[in-house]
Amino acid sequence: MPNTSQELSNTNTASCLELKEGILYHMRYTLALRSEQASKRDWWLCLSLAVRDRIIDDMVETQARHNQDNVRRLYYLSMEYLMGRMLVNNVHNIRVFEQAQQAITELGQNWDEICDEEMDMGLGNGGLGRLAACFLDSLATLDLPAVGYGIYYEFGLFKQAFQSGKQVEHPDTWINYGTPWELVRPEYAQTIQFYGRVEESYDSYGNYHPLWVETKNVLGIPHDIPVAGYDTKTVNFLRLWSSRSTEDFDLDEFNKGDYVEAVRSKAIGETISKVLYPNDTTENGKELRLVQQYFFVACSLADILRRFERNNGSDWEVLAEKAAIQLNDTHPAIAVVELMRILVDDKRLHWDQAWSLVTRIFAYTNHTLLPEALETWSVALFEKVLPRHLQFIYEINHRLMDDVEARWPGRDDIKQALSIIEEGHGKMVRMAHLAVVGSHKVNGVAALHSQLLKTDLFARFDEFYPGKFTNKTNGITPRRWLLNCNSGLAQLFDQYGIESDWPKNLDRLRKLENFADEPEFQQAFMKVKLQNKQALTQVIKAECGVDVDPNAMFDVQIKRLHEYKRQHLTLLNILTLYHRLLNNPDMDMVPRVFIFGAKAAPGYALAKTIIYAINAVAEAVNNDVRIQGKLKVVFLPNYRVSLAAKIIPAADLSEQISTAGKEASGTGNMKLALNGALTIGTLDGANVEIQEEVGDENIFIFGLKIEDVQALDRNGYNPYDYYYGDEELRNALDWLCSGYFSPYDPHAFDEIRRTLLDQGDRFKVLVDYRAYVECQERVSEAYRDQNHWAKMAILNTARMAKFSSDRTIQEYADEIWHLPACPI
Ligand code: B1H
Repeated sequence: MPNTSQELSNTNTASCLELKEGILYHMRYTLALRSEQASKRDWWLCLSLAVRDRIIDDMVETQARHNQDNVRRLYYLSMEYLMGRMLVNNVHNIRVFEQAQQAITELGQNWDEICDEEMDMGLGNGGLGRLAACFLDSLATLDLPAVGYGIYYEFGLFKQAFQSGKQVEHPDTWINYGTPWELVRPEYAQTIQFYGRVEESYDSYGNYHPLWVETKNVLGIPHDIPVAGYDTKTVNFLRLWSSRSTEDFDLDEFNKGDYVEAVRSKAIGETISKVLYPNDTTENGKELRLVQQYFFVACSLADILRRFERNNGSDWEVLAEKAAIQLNDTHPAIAVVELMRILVDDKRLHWDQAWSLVTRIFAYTNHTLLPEALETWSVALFEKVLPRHLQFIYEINHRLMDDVEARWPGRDDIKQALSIIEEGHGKMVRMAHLAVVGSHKVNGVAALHSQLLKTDLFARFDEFYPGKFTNKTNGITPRRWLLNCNSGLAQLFDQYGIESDWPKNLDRLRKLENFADEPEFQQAFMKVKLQNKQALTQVIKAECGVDVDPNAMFDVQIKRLHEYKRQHLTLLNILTLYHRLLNNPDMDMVPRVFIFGAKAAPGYALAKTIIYAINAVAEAVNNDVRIQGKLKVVFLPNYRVSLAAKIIPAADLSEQISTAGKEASGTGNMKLALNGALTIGTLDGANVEIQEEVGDENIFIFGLKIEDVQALDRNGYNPYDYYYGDEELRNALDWLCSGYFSPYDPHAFDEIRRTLLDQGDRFKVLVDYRAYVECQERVSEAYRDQNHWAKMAILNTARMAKFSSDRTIQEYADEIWHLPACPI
């Protein structure tokens, strides 16, 4: 261990040299290239491989320790992981950032350009997938033994482009050149069954023992992505399954001599992990999606039990001591049934022992209250794809109904409300009910959301299972979302004596409160912000061809495009400001740049229309000389993790304006506030807790509260009252739909108007319009006083400790998983 700074710098030099050697080794022996021939991508690849080698050393050691000690592990099951880029994060986490930068520079390359070569690993839609990625970072950083399980999608979330302002989707070909961050492990492949039928049969002792026969089988191949903790030796891994045909999949056809049919059905096996479904918070009942869910769940459980049996033989009672499984929403909820099936059908445990194990092992996180996002599958589809599992679901439900009868005799209404099977035109399996019944804890992702789970969505379940429902407010990793993306701010912390361990002890930043009133520090803080804005200005120029002034206020709204997130409310405000400026071109206004980033689900027509509308208005605004550049609107295409890392450090204002009660938590809100953006927001999701932390005077809150929304829903309201009652609102909406912004397509935006006026304005955009516009005026006034603005921004950064995902994960570990750390 080095202890003087001279020794430290010697080890740095040593490891810079080692890294250089590693890079050149891979240039020759992995790529078989001479340096002179190498492209930027080759340099990126070789640096990544050199870094990976070091991570693998620690990974081997970590896994050996976990196995020797037969530790309790957390298994995180998620359909989505939005990992983004790995290189920069990994060099920071293993603490070789300076050395890697120096090595690349000495090899004659430009660091930023090399890092920009990496494709994002975009195997997720939005907040839910990014949360899973932040959690993996915190689990490793806290030395918690954990494995993430998911799907190795060949195509991640689509790449977004704009054609004449409209979203078009292109396939995300991230894997085309392969990725240095994976270790393929064919020796741990699993064979999974689907379809077929259940044969009633009896074993040799005469016990009923149904068999699942005539199934189609596929292979799951693990691809392991090492996950290195920050400043620790622990390296966990993310195991992603890709599907391959088994030989027996098509053997029949092959033997019949139908070669082409055999190859075709082989292709079906490879379809399963082909593509990520691009829906965020909306479910759609496609067979392939159910197949994907079962595929990765079955592979993962088989892998978990293989590991368990290797260490514990068939001592099944110990299973609940060795494994905790967290369900990231209901997408992997079939795991509850699959584990029952394995324990009862394959391992021959009695139902009660199996069920007791299952309900000690599983816990479930709910991420949304939106009814359209609650997964249900038709019984008919279930019967076709997973006939044996359907029988288990019926048995689980039968026992549940008996317990409900015992608790509330004769109350068929309560039985109906709690049943896993929804009776209606066609019977449906409610995955959320399955997840609640099969878990010992169910959590929401912010205090308000968790409260609503107990009072609304799962009110009866909360009575039935007291203590099962809890809250775990989301968090974000300060490594990626400050240390990696905002080096200017990180350096400022150094200069002002913030302890250097702040990336794993975020409350160290509280010390910044002491400097919040000092003009010198305020100016230094704002200087970093300005530099970040200058950098983003370049990105905006390159991506949108628009010149923006880095001294203007950067007003940022980055998230999936959804009506409940209300990007169209921002659009109405933009139209209002534009209208005011045209009426009064010399109006004294704080210059603003509205910056959007958002993908719309390809099948979500209205969301796509809103993108088109924002781009159309942007086109008019940005080219209108009359407004003297006081207003600019840019929509950055292809919003993704690596783009977020460039936008967030440059934001002045963070838009978090969902209808109260609809955004379960939000996590972008936390990233922006951590980087010194002030929030304009509703009292929704984690905004409520952000306000508690930063103080009322350091956040801009407006609009309907949850009680107001509920009252409007109870009593009904007429959007036309708001439309006719507010001239500026009427002007904005009429103008949008006048054809002015889309002369060749005059009715392009009619659907926005129809939803807001004739279809009831489900998300209360018109109700909140006036409060929002007025709140934005307060924001502008506040921005005029730059010193005071700086103070508020500093206090936001200083007070974000609660929103470190380390805090979130420690709460899960203590209160749900009961998972001890295992330092290596
Ligand atoms: C969130 C989803 C989601 N909630 C279905 N629900 C999906 C639902 O592909 N699907 O079918 C995909 C995603 N995602 C988000 O989770 C919430 O909207 C955010 O408020 C929250 O911060 C995030 C993480 O908890």
